[in-house]
Amino acid sequence: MQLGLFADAVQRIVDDERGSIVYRRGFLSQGAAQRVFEALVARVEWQHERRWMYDRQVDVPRLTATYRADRNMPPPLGRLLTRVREELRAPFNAVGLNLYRDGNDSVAPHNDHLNEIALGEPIALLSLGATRRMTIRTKARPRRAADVDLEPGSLLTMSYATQLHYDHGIPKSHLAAGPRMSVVFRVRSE
Ligand SMILES: O=C(O)CCC(=O)C(=O)O
Repeated sequence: MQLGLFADAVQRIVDDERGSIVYRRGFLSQGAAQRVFEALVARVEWQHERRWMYDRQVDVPRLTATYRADRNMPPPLGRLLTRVREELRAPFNAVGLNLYRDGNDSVAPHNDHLNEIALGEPIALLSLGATRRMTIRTKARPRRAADVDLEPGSLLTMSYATQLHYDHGIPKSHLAAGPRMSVVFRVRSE
């Protein structure tokens, strides 16, 4: 089943025995989203990682960074962390960032490693910069699929259970208008 694209401010994209995925448009205003995007582009220590793929090393097709709560976080991240904790009432203590420089940058379909996330806690994903499409697909039957255009200032929340049952990814895009960033809030178990 194709669940399609959405127009309302808060949409439940998935809400069943396999978990819940909620999309909140306008969590940050357009102006605030742009200011935070520019501050984080400039202040985050971006890494260009390489990973082993079979017998050779390949570039990770995006820039990344990770921070733990209260350890050298650039100021806008600390304020965002507080706001997202309050909004979702979850004790987020780690922030991962992805910077997609253009439409050639991507992340392959995957789920988050649940052994690194506190049991039952959600994952929240704030989007900044250009809009990019996220694909969400069940791993097993009955098949479900959703494509969500992640707009700047939006917050996508995925419950713990969805990481068992769904893969999510950001495919390459010919349409991407410019760089896009995701700020991913997690509750790390250690
Ligand atoms: O950039 C995104 O919206 C997705 C990021 C993601 O899936 C991840 O960091 O694991």
